[in-house]
Amino acid sequence: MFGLSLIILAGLCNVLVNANNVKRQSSCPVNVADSERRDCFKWVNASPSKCEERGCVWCEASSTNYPFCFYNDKTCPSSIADNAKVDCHPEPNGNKASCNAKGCVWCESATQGVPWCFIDQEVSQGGARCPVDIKESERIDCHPDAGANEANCIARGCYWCQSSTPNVPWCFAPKSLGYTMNGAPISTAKGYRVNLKRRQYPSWFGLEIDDVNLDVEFQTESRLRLKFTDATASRFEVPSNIPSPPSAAPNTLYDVQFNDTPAFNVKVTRKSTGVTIFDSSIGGLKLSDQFMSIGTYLPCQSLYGFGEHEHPSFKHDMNWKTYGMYARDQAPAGSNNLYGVHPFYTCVESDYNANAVLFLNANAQDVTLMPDPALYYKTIGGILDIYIFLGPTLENTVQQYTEAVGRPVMPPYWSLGFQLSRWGYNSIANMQTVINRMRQYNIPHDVQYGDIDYMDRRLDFTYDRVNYAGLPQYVTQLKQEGTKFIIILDPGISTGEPAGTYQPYELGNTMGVWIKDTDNTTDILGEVWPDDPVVFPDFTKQVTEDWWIQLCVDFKNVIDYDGLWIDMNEVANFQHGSFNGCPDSPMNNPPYLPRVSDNLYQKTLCPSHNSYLGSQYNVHSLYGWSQVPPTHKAAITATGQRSLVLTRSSFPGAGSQAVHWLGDNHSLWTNLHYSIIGMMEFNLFGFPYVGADICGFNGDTTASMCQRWMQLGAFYTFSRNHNARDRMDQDPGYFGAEVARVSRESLEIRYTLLPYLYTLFHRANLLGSTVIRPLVHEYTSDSNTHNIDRQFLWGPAFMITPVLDEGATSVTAYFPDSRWYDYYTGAEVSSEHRKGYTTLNAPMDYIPLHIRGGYILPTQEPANSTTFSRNNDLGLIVALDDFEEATGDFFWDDGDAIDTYSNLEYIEVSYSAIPGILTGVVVFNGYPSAGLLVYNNTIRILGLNYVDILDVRVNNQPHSLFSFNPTTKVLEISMANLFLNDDFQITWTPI
Ligand code: MIG
Repeated sequence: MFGLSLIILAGLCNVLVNANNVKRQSSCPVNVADSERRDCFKWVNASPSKCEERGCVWCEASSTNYPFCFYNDKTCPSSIADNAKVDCHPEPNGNKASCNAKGCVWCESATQGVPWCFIDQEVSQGGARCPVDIKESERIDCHPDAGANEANCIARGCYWCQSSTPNVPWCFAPKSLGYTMNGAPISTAKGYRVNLKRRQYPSWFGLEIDDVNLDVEFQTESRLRLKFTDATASRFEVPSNIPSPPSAAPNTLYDVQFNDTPAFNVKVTRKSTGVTIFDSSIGGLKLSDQFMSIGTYLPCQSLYGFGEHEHPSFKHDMNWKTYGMYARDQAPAGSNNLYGVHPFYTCVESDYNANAVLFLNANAQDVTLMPDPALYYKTIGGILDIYIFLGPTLENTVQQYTEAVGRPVMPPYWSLGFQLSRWGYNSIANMQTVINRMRQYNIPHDVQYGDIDYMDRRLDFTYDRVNYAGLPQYVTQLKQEGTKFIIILDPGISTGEPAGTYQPYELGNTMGVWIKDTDNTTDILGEVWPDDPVVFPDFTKQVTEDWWIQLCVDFKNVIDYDGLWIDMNEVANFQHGSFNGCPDSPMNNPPYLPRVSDNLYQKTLCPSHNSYLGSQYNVHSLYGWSQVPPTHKAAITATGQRSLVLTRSSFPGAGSQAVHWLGDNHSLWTNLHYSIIGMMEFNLFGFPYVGADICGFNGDTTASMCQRWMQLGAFYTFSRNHNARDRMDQDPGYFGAEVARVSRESLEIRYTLLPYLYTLFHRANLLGSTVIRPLVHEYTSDSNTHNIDRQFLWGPAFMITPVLDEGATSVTAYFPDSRWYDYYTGAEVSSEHRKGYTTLNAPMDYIPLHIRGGYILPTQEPANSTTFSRNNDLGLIVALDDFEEATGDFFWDDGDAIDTYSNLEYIEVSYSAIPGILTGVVVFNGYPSAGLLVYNNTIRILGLNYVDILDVRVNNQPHSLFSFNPTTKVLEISMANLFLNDDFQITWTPI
């Protein structure tokens, strides 16, 4: 005591004698001794003004060992503003001791509602502003909007702490920020309800939601829902088809735990392993009117998904990448938010189980991937509605996801053929020239497209009777020749045609189908391809469906189309918002703008504009999704068949009725690689039928790029060469004989394997499996496969290793742990490459393709369209595994009829091989025409490690038409003369 007083006096004297500080010394509080000063400014560049900004006192001390900027209070050791105090002791009966025991600061206040026990890391950590208990890798960004600085950060109740690591947020949230459980979780029929009260902390973006319900639904054994809603008001929710069973699943793969420290958090664990799948204790649970967020630690060693973007790799870089999601007419480039919204990821746990998560939300949103690994998800409206899928395999997660949002649509058989398109043939003559080139080179061609230039002045439901004179007759002719026709339709309907001449507009007016202004009355005008302003149909309205179906059905009588291509449905608008822009409002310019390009209205409508289902603010990204069901219905009604709807904009569930292409890519070599990543991602999203514009849309291609791209594109599930207007021709016949030959040969391999591909689509439709299958889906426990995105599989058994680089004539391939066979020769890949990388020769006219041991693939003799190939002879590729065994199956129907599976109008054959015996068993026989198909094409049996084969028997009869190649170890059996609808057995005996 005595010593302390002496020091105080010494300090005072010291200050008093300093003549230069006379002014400051008068304001220097005498009640805090130098040694009692608590540093209020730890950084080097302290100054009186910066000190004052922090509410502290600036006063030079007796020596520089003491802080000059310090807190002007002995009893309340914190400079945190009242409104920035985060309650550290929400439970009752707090006191200084219980508060300090939590590492928090006790500071009584006379103001109602201000917590007396709160977090001040600077004090509780002994003066450090950078809390040691939050790693850089797990920082939840407290200032995701631009312009973070120390003051506005601290005003949000967060920590400000610089980092030298790029992209690490300097302003981040305490883990205690969030909600507190109000009583114990209550059991409900579906699971649990937890009522949450918001903890006292400053608002980030206004209109905080204080009272929240978390409803936990144990929906199925493998699917769990966490739904956070405002307990006192209803908010926009995405209309969802996901079934919510009335009672909790009795047995689940998951457990759920609720905790209240450091703030309320929910943990989902996998029962079988104890691995935590979802864990919001990282912090970041915020619900306010225009900002909702949640963070989770991730158990992922590899994470995939989120869209739509052009990702540089399939496996995500978790190093602080932020991706915005908001439907936008935007050519892929960088991390731009593109046409569709898919807030869905899959995750491989460290022991190779897999889980997946959907954030079902349609508002503008973004996600930050964090290295911990963790993620921080943010959206600016709706609710936090989280679906967790437990797998345990990656394929299971996708199957469970599509079980929830809708199984992928079954495409018609013809749509597996090659397709040709371009924007800007500009005349029927040019279109015919190109088609004739296809015929001249005998390049398979199943589908021809008409882009907006087939229309009269780009008006929907018209055709250009001058430049495309005779188009209806030509389409009819093409169809007779075996080529289908797909037309494009844009949503924007022109308002500028003379009265009585343009039914789409007039009928729509009568029926009242247009998107409205805020007043719900005035039609919103925009600008798209027609010369005059357009209105936009509101597909969230029932009557719009009737209008659209009527127009599509009527137009079928003009042009006998087979499928519909719906473009520009983000919805795109060349005006920004409208001809008058958008009124400045919290909707149009929200306090937090997710990481999207420009703003919420550039190239589209204003968020304040109204659809029947809600404001564009809420439903903008649902435009394409809402256009899909009416278009699907229209296509089916008009054609009377399965048809095909190709949509640019998409949202979870749209894959059950439509397919997708990857948009306006570029004629650049990088885009070959990106197309594989995009296809793999859309296979996760429930769109197994997907592809990129072969040879590239924007920009001019080159012959060699186009040749390599035709080889790759022959193995897209959606195989279409498409091009922008004013770009050089790039159809496969354009570059002359060599490119044409390579294109034809690649496509002939595709056509040969179409029975296998079609069967995979049946599996996708029935079970939700992927078709373009990433290697990691088949070999998850081999971590080498986790980042493979330059090779891909068709289903489990066919591997494509394309050349993606300019000038390259070799390519690196990885062969996972199986027997693999060269598609061309049937020879086995040397076992020295098994589970290893190897370089394959790949001259310009060659694409490496391999068959996986253990599988049997049905094949068919190719033709220049599926119309003809469908009738050709069948064959089989039997690729034996280590035990000389293999299995496979074949689904077949008429390829066009709707719901053949549920109508039992199909045939299914199951194949199996064991040493010396191949059997085919018809497991379902509901398609009589199958009897017209014969296995008279080659049956190839790969991997018979014998010196020679002595004899072959077909259904126990000696069969002489076989050959065995002792070098490649391939047995080829021809003219087996077996019918598709008969069981069979083939045996062979080695020497
Ligand atoms: O603003 O219809 O993505 O495939 O060729 C361009 C013309 C409109 C964009 C599509 C593209 C199509 C083009 N469309």
